[in-house]
Amino acid sequence: ELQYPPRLNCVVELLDSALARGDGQRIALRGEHDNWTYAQLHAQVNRIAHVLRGTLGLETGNRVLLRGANTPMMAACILAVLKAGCIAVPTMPLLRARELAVIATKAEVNAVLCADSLRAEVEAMDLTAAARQHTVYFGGTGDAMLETLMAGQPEAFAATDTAADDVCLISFTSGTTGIPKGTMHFHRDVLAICDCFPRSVLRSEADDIFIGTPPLAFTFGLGGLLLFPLRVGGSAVLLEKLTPETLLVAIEKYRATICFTAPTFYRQMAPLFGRYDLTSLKKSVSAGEALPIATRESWLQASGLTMIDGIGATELLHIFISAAGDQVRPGATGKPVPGYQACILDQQGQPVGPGVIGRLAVKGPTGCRYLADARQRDYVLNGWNLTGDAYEMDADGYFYYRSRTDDMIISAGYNIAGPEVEDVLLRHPAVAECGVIGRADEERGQIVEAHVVLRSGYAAAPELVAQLQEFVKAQIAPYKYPRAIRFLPALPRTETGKLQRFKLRTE
Ligand code: 3UK
Repeated sequence: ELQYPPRLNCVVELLDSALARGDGQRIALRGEHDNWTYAQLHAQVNRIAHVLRGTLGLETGNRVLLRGANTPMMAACILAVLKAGCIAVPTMPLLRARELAVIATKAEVNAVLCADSLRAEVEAMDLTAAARQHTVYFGGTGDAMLETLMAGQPEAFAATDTAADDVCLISFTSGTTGIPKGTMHFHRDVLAICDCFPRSVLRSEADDIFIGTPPLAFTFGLGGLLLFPLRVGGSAVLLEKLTPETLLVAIEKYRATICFTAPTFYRQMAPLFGRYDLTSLKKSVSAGEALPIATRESWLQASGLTMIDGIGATELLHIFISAAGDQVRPGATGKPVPGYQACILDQQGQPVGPGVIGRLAVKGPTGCRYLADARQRDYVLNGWNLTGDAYEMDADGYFYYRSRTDDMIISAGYNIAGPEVEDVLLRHPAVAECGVIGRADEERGQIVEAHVVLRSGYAAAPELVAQLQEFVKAQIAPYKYPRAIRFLPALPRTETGKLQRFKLRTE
């Protein structure tokens, strides 16, 4: 059982505690331009907190929209908002003015802190006059920057006294369906995610150097690239623009030990692995999307590392089912992370036994509180969160992802999970990426349709279609084979690395 005091400001535990135990001179954050020790990060956070409370006059519980690429300054802004007793509303870097306005309205934001490089969409968005007045940019040139307001501010700031269950973060789902939902999290939730997965599964330590791709505005990145490193006194590498190549270069350069990214990135990094000295890398975490067995295998072959797959969700803040090391069963996500419980429910909400596909329900120290959204009732029952995923359990308590609940393909009476067909297709040498969906069909209700990105050296041709279909039929039940195959130059993905199946369906 995790126990936190009733009065709690999570930043005191994450940051002030590092100084108290004498870690002030250790590196906390490494960026493309600067390295900040714990003492420097602490001082920056405090100066920003003074700007928020003093200069801008914000009050406890005010909401601050945050926007920026992964940089030490962006990280400091997030921590400062929490330390000042305000509520952080981080937004994904690629969002446009219209999407930002929806979030600002839903979250009732009172102020904005935005990287200068992303200011155009903030200038173009609808914002209340009060929030507009409290909009400050950082990381640019000129006098009107946050950095100017910070100059001369005291290096000490007494954290605002908050309750453990005061909201400190409103995180918006990436919205694979298009409509973002705001989820609310408490100060104690921030610590709870640090004290669950990283301790019992990842087993990260003070000498770990964390690196990866997810934006800090995505809770996968916020945890893996900021909160988890701080909680253990480790350090994080924050990188602004990443490709599979530049991530490998950065792992080598910074001697990173733990990598956080999505399955697509691992798939693309595997063939390039041998070109770099990546001996520092000890652990790799995959989340955001199902990890195909084929990807787990190619990564193991290239890196020698057993991937740590983990399912997390914005609603639950971070990873709640996972496995590492010799606990890993290929094809399974893993078991509930200690602290969490999980079960599989049928349509009526009754638990089902091993071997039956149903709806995944999860309960734990973190859990969903939707911000003004009627879906609260559909997704949360007596503290159990329905994640929207179709899962299956085995007799040993391992959980196997099958598909999103709404994505199960029903063809001629058969239930077919797209990711299973994708896993087979990914084993074919011609296939770099693929997405499998159900396409409406008069005769069968739906047919299995595969969207395939070819590896270089392969060309789309009817013979290849037939080959891929035979390849699938030879490995799984023949009724699962893709009756239609389309070739695309790239698959539509969210900023968080998730395949946008709805886009494939409407193509
Ligand atoms: C899917 C997975 C199979 C699944 C997230 C780690 O992805 C995160 O949060 P989101 O709110 O999406 C949640 C949904 O994504 N998913 C995530 N991981 C896996 N499916 N295997 C996986 N390993 O449909 C889930 O319901 O964007 C991931 C940490 C924090 C996060 N917010």
